[in-house]
Amino acid sequence: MKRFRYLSFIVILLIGIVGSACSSKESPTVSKLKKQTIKNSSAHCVTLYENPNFTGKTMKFCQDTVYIGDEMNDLTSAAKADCGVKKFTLFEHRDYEGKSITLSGCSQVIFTDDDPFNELISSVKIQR
Ligand SMILES: [Ca+2]
Repeated sequence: MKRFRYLSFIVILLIGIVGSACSSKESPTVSKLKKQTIKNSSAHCVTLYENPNFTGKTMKFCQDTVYIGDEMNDLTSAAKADCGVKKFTLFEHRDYEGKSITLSGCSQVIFTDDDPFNELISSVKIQR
């Protein structure tokens, strides 16, 4: 049942994206690019990884999260955003406080040992 609800949500999301893409007046080249993006944009989550090579503990976040939880707190060394994500912001403290870094969707980031954001993240905001 939970799975079905998740699937219907994705279908509704896709209908919204396709609908807005069709109503825009853009050159054929842009439309073509947009369609390719839509194809890969079924997911809209951000995954945080314990290790900079995308291994170790992983947790997936699909909406704004005021606190990522004790298990993942201050542990993140890499992150990947699905193509359904427009932008996402990682915050030093819970409740979206402290220093932050905003990255674009459909991308990944690695925090090396000397990076000020390494093993620091405590909350996440996701913009679709
Ligand atoms: Ca923190």
